[in-house]
Amino acid sequence: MFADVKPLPPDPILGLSKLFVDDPRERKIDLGVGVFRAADNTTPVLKAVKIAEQRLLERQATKAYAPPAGVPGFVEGAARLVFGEDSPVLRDGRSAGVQTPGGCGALRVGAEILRRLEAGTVYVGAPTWPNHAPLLTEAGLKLEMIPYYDAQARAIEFDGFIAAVEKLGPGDVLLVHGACHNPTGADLDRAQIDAIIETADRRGFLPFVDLAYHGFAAGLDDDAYIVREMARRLPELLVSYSCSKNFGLYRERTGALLIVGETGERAGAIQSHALNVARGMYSMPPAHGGSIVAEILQSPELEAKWRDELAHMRDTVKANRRLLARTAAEMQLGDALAYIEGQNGMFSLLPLSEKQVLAMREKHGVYMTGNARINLCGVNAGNVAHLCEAYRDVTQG
Ligand code: PLP
Ligand code: TYF
Repeated sequence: MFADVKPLPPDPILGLSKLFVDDPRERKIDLGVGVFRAADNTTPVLKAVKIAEQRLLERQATKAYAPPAGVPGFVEGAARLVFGEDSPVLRDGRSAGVQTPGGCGALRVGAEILRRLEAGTVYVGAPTWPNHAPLLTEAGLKLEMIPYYDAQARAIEFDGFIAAVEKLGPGDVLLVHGACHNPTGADLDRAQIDAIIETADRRGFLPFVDLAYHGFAAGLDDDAYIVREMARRLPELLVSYSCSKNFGLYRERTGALLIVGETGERAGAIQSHALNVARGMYSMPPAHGGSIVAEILQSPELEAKWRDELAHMRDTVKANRRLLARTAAEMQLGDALAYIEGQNGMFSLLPLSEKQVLAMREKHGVYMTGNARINLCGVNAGNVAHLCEAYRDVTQG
């Protein structure tokens, strides 16, 4: 059965890490995979996480299965972060959720539910995170791209986006990035979000919000605006939530699918499908990451510590954006990279062709994904001049 199977290429984003590690040059820059990195290029375990882990280790009396919906306190904690402390949705009991293996797991479980509900097509703005396609289409959904970001203009093309959204109807799904758009860094403003919600209300399609960088744009409350407004103004909503970035739990595979229904009963019915879908794939989520998050969110002292650390990560990425934009200007690149300072999260797209991206890598040891997406966490005071020189060389040289 295996004899004629041709091997497939690796994940286009994760595959970059190996190329970078194998590059013997000393002056190389990794702007690839989306993980946070501090100024010294490490991705440390957060202190709040370490303390929570120590407490869990001391207390843990069993490795027996966690409940299929996740470890106690995790979904409740995530829902409080996302919907807000005094959320009407939580007060009215209109939400439910399940812990999933990362945001990827939440997207896949959500997609499987949507297929069972015979959803029409899922629409998403282009460009989007490349994993959206396999996560949704391998569950049997149809995915269609609509305009979102104009790379030449370095701006959201909202007229084209909302015109496409205007055509959706009941049974259709709109997948939107919650905050810190991957790969563009270009987020919708509040007026644009309000216009989408007004359209969803009128046209009756279901929004599915992918929130993977909660707290990295402006803060936990600001970044949740889209989810909170949708939950308040619309009858139904799905949210895929990831704790990979904001809790730094990447490898622990920690996330949640959050469900808002018109009533608690309806949300509960969808939750029962989420559990049933999970049973057909992995039965129950890994417990460790969820236990850490629950431990942090159940302790005011640990939560305060975590919020500080998250703010520090957010400030670091913002400072890196400023550093790159300003160094480019100082190095006579004009305002070619000025837009980067005003964008959100870890990523921005550089205005480079695939050939230029390859030249950045081969000639200068600067690694980014093929669509010229850079992770701003990889930019620092020690390498920004090299990055700008390389950019000048491939664009002007
Ligand atoms: N959605 C987007 C846009 C992402 O960039 C990511 C990756 O980090 C995820 C979802 C899911 O991440 P994870 O499965 O690691 O929680
Ligand atoms: O876009 C990124 O770099 C992150 C990390 O299959 C990631 O979202 C990349 C590829 C992948 C899973 C996560």
